[in-house]
Amino acid sequence: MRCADTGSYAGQRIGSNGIGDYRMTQTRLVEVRQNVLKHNDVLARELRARFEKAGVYVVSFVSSPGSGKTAFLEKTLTLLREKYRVAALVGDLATENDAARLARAEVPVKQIVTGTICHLEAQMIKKSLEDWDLNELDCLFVENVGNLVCPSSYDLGEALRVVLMSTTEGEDKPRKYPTIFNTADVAVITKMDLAEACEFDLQAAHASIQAVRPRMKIFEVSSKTGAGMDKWLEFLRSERETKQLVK
Ligand SMILES: Nc1nc2c(ncn2[C@@H]2O[C@H](COP(=O)(O)OP(=O)(O)OP(=O)(O)O)[C@@H](O)[C@H]2O)c(=O)[nH]1
Ligand SMILES: [Mg+2]
Repeated sequence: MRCADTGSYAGQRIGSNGIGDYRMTQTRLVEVRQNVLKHNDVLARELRARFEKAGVYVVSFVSSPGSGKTAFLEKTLTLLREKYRVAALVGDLATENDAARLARAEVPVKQIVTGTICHLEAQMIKKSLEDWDLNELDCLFVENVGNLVCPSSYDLGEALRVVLMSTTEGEDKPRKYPTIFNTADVAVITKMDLAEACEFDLQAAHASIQAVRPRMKIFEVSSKTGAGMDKWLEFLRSERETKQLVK
């Protein structure tokens, strides 16, 4: 659900006449939320079918702000572009900063500016793709808005959802935000070059992920040094082949 809506909801509560009004407002908000999510699911299903038909492997990244999504994506795009036709969409509330960074990989990139909305929705992906020919792509990457809560409810039609957590955030994010880990397919621990300096407990981080998502595949990478990128790229290649998207 949109964070901005929650804000106006708080305003309504202050001005309401009593508990009855409050309950009614709550019921209507739940209905609106269900409709928005249903509409998103329908669009996401359509997108997924389009991606499959065009043979585009779509991967999305979710994490808290600053976990290293853009740095990891820039590295991934740069390493993949020799062999694959890749492109990226990136969502932020404001600025085109991340698109400018990703454009350094010299692949097609588009920024989605969401304004007050704290996540990407299928409709935004659909709109951003209007002037791109999907048949000319092998892989499309989508960086979601930095947020560990809202993006978990919105299917974007992706084939693979990747949740990132960095060594600078502590080990317990999965236990605190289980839903986002439960709606992702694989986890990536980023900024491994900073692990020692932050006294990051890698074993505890793995245990934390496995506690909410047993047997979840976990990659450990550093976008700064390139450590761990080989395993990650090998996984992407094999997943793409498994999904029989090889043209
Ligand atoms: N040392 C080190 N720094 C990193 C690494 N990855 C990212 N950073 C730094 O961490 C900061 C945040 O990285 P971003 O890639 O912008 O993170 P993000 O998740 O895209 O952030 P938002 O889009 O704002 O949510 C930047 O200063 C990066 O240079 C890494 O592997 N090692
Ligand atoms: Mg970013």
